[in-house]
Amino acid sequence: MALGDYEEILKYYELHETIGTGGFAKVKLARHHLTGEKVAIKIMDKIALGDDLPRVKVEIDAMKNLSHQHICQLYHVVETRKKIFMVLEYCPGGELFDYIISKDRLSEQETRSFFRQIVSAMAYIHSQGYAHRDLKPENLLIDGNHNLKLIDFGLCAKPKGGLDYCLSTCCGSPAYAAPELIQGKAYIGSEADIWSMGVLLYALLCGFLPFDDDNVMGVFRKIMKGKYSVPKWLSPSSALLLSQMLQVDPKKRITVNNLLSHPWLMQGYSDAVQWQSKCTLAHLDEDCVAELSVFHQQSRESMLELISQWKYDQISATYLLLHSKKGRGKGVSLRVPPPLKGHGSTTPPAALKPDQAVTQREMPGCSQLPTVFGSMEFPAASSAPEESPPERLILKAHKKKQPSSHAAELEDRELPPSTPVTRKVSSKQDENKENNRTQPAGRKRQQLEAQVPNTPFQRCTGLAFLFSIFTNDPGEGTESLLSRSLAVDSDLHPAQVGSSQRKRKAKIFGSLERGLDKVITMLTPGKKRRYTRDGPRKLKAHYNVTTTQLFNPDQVLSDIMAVLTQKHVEYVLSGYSLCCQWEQGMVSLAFELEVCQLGAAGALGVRRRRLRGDAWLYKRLVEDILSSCQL
Ligand code: 6BB
Repeated sequence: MALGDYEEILKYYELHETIGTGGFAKVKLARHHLTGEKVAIKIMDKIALGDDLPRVKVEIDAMKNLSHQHICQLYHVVETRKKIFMVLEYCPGGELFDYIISKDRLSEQETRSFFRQIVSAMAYIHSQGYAHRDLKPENLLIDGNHNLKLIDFGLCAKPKGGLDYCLSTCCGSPAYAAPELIQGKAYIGSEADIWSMGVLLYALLCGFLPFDDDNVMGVFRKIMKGKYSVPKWLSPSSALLLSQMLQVDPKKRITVNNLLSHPWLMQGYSDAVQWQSKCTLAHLDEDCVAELSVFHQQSRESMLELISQWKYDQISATYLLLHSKKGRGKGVSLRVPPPLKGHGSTTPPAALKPDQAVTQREMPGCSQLPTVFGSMEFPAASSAPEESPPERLILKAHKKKQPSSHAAELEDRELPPSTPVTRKVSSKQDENKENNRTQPAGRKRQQLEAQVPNTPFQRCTGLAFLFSIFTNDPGEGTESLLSRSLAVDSDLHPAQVGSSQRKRKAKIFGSLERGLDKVITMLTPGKKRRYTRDGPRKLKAHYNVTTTQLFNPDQVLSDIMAVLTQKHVEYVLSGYSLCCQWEQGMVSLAFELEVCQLGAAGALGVRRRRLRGDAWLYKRLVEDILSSCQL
């Protein structure tokens, strides 16, 4: 039944790993069959969303209206009975947040280059009557050309009377929230965005937040006062710009118009920031239209008309991805989707139900269009299955005991069916039972059931919630260091906190869905390799990788696991990858640590990746873990 929810998206895309989860959405990497281009797919569950469904519609509408060189491009929206899939631009550089923390802080020059792009995107958004309202380095991704792309328009607003009209919803992340917003006053969206941009600029130049405290109450107090420290490395011109942006009185705050040619932004540049969109969809690329016309045996005119409808369907996606491919100097050619039969197929549901197999000529969204193979690329046939055919995989997966939702959450990984992984779980409740120090070496292949306690998965969500705990604040100095840092999971919006009934429902469905999701991903060729190796993966040095002086991967893994246990971090081990979860009270974090090999010399590294939870809290925890290891 639920496989049917994925059936539609699998017609067009090959799904790969999950790179983020938060609230009722998860983000998966994927590849578009026809163009071979990589994409990111945001997957939302309609049942779990419940009353918050309109928020997704707001995001989709905004992204359809906004097309800009520094805004993540929406390619395709697929809606099924239970799911909404948003197919988005692929940004392999990951979050700006991780980039900042990997370098401690950025130079003024690099900050300027990034900040000009942020100003460009925000000026454009404001010119279109929108306010973003959740600007933070986690919502800026780095693309393949090291340019920024703004994501997450779920909290954006377009006041009916224009952007000068007041808004009243308090949203976004506390650390980036403008004073007028946290006071619950009516506010102007663009003015609040400028404040957040000031906080962001500070984080880029300093590597930490201007208004931070051990508890949220303290953060709010500092924001309201507008007092922050000016580290000695800040140039006078940087300090001046920050002071113009971080004005408590919104009327005294600099405007986006004044930022465009601000002396600080102009240093080393001859032109003011160009904010107009370079991605106008009005003019269509002739080569891309021609390729689509040949592919679908349509006249150029009718193809032009079909593309111009911008329905964010398979036609829009194919055109936009072809155009992006051309922009990277690649050939403008469409290819035949991989074969549908057997394990090499990227359409598991079709493989499951051969009678319903989707053929090239039946591609939805193109159903009215015939297909020829004129100028198409014929890729090498997909590699033959190494293991069992998909049908068997499904059976195996169904037989497996359903893990608790907690375990399933941790376990949204791609597990090849014939390569059971060693899974060890450390939990604060049950430390002795699961001795995590046992033989990481040798990693005998055993199928274990994860003994993850079914702990409640409550999450504190956004500013509205914080207001409600404002009065119940435990006071300073009563909690541990980590729990006293930002006590909020900033991935969620207040509106995402549903009734307990809905949350329970979401949890049950979530658990089943995740199991199924795993099955779907298991069927995707290419993902098997990761876990069939005996040693750690070879990775290039990347800013998300901490280098070590060590050469024994099992020793590094043991060391990390010992520290995780000591710090009450739960984990699931799979190969040399540790999927970690930490929670304290209402706050939870999920992240991955992987021992990897760097280059031929054999030196080891530890790759880290945040999956869910507040970015700054994650930074502190992972820094604490890695500095406690004997790396
Ligand atoms: C997106 C993306 C686009 O990701 C967890 C949340 C686009 C992500 C990406 C990447 C790393 C490598 C390759 C691709 C639109 N909305 C959300 C998106 C959210 C995740 C970012 C990473 N942290 N490309 N990528 F991030």
